[in-house]
Amino acid sequence: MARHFALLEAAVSCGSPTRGTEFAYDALVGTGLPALLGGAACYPMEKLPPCTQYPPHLLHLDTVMAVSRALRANLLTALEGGQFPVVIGGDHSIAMGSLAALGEFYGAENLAVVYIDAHADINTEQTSVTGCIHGMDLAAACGLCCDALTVGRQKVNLLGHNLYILGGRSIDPPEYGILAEQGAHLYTPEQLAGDGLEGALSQLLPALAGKRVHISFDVDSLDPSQFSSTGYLLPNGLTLAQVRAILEAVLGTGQVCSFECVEYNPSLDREGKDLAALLDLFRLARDTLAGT
Ligand SMILES: [Mn+2]
Repeated sequence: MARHFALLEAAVSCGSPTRGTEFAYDALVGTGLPALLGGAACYPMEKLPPCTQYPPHLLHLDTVMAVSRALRANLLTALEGGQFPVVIGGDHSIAMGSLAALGEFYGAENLAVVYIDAHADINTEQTSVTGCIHGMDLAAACGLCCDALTVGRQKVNLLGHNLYILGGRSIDPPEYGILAEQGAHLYTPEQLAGDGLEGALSQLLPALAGKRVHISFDVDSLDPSQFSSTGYLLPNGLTLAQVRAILEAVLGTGQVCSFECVEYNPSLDREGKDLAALLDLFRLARDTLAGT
């Protein structure tokens, strides 16, 4: 099936403790991602300065929400135009915007999320120790947070039992409870090692049947020895080969309706090695989707 891709910028880093991810879209566009995606329609975004007034447990709230709201609107435009969205963050708070659009467009009950990340990002503003909103996006999408973290028309855009976190290895104690209550599925890198990946995919793929699937790929899922241009360097991560295998398997189902990549910081990528690795993954995604 011929797909028309939409490439959407989600320029925010103040949902996280470090700056720089708001330039990931520029780096990827500058290196030819729109052409790689067959002449993708581009949806750039204004880069807002981090707001200086906010509640103590919701850092830079207004800026973070403005970006997610703008992303939701652009994503709905892309979906209504029949385009396949590829979202470039930004920190992971932008998943609130993606999931608001996807949950509204497809209906929360029809949406599954494959979340490739070192973190679970399912703290609420009550359980978060840092107040960084990039650790709350899944809780917000599941409707567990305060109204200030509601992006669009509806509060619940994802049902926890349709959430699959792959590569999670830095999870806060309260998050384990939330994951269990929500019925979400967690696969640690340890569980995905060796034959574990094949076993996990043999559970995951049938569970996705009948759903529209959003892939949210945080580069911090990768082991720092393979990819290091990001804010958190956590050992014992996934290999690029494992991420390729996951993407190939999930995209190969033909059910994937959107893809996002977050937390890449080009200012840490002095030689462009990680940019090249990302372009390889986008090439793989394009080619795999073309076969479905
Ligand atoms: Mn994340």
